[in-house]
Amino acid sequence: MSAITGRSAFLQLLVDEGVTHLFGNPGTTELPIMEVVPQFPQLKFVLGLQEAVVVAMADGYARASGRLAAANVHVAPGLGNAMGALYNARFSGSPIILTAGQQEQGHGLREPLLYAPLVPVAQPFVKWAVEVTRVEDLPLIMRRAAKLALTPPTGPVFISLPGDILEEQAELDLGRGTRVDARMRPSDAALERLAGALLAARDPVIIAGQELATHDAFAEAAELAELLGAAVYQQSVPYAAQFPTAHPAYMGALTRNQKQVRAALEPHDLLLCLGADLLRMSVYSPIDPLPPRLTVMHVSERDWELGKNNATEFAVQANVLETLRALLPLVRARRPGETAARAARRLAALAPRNWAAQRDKARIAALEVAEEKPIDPRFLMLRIAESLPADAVVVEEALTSANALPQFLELRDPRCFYGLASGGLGFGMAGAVGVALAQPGRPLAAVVGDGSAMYGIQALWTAAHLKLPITYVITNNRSYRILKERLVSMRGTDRFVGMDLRDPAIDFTGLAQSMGVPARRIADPQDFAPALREAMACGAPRLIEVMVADGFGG
Ligand SMILES: Cc1ncc(C[n+]2csc(CCOP(=O)(O)OP(=O)(O)O)c2C)c(N)n1
Ligand SMILES: [Mg+2]
Repeated sequence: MSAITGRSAFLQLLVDEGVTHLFGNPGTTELPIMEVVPQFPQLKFVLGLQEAVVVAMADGYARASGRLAAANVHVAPGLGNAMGALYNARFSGSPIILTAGQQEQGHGLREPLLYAPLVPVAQPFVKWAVEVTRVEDLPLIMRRAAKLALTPPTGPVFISLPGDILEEQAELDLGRGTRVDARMRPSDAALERLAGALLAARDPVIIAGQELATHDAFAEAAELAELLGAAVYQQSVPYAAQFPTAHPAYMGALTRNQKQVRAALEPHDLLLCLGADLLRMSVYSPIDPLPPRLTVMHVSERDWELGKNNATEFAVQANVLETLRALLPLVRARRPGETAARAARRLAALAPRNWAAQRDKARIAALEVAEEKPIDPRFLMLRIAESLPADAVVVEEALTSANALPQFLELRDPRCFYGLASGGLGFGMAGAVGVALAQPGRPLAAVVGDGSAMYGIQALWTAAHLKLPITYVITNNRSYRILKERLVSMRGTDRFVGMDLRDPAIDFTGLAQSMGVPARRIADPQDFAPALREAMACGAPRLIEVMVADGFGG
């Protein structure tokens, strides 16, 4: 053992735990860390110009890589700024070690500028929040934090780093990290029960969730759907690629409209919820989205989600990929000819209504509005889907403008789509930076609403600074259109207060250029596809501001 400072031990421990990117926004309390960053070239420091952006970048990186990310923010105000993004990261289960510099112990007691206890602030949105009070504890705390963040249910953790801890020098044994192998397979009895029930069902339906993406289980889920002749819906909050959309069993996303969800599920007798949140809704409705006579079987590694809101006939805490690998041979072997024939008939019957069929109809409708100005967002989404290279990644936070995107955008692999997860705006602009860093070499389009863009606009600077191949498509409808629509439908009035972004108009092209991102504004629908292709091909950040209809005649 040799003497090491707390600041160097902190960075060394991050590197040891496999962290490659430290997203941050420094202040005086983080200067000890910034002093030693150059000594750790394995760790790339990524500057975000506001803490919400810092944590959203880390969130995007963690979501798109599945790897541990680190983010460092500045004392209480910085952590406060980051809380919305931390909420998002917790929602999507992103493994992030979030740290903040803290005033020296004892000095903090005197309540200097910028002081407030940090642990109680972070606590509600993390798996574990702790302040280091002795430098000797730093290795244990960091090792435990990394293990916790990466163990399912994965999620962010928080560590407060007082200045005296970073300054102190001690003989430290940095130890070794632990990874928990949580690829749990159901018991034989559970597999028997699942297989038996699925094969006995008259008309089974599957809800595909994000665990299918995180565990790379598309092929297995698709095979199960084929063997059962089961319709597959994407979960009600479809914020990742969760199933290959072009598969004949794929029916599209369940909405978050309780009545519609119930109607979609009503014809079925058995629901297999695979790695999904079971019918997570948004706006209140007295209608239960789950039909009363539907038998529910739920497989998830996140025990909190099992039986959370609905009585579940059979809940299995397990890894979806391992479950499918063990289940498929049973289902394959146990299908009498008659069951197989019924499954094949069900699958064939889905063809006129499946995602591909719906897309073809939606395409015709979108082409009918191809000439409209301001641009109709349905046509814009069609053009985006048709013009992107096949290996493109899409980040989406465009609210009403992107309503039609899931209808057109083919999701081919588990890491090709990242949408707004929790509903907390501010993921898209910055999340795209993290996604681009996580999947180098893949072109990326970030489709973001004008309102949403302003929650993370500083991310443009980081994208320009790092020369990331991100094309931002800002759908500018000069408003919070979704709130206007809801004011009309839910409150019966169109007297809009606080929902127009017009006076003055926001010049996204100018904003982007001011931060070093070349940009152009598109008002003619025919100009969009060539502009997108050019931007995507250039390998550098670009912004395209698209003037889309505001839905209220403007
Ligand atoms: C952090 C946060 N603040 C506010 C909201 C409320 N909100 C939901 S949608 C929305 C408007 C989004 O505007 P835009 O991105 O332009 O999409 P549009 O509604 O125009 O389609 C707002 C303000 C939110 N969800 N999250
Ligand atoms: Mg808008």
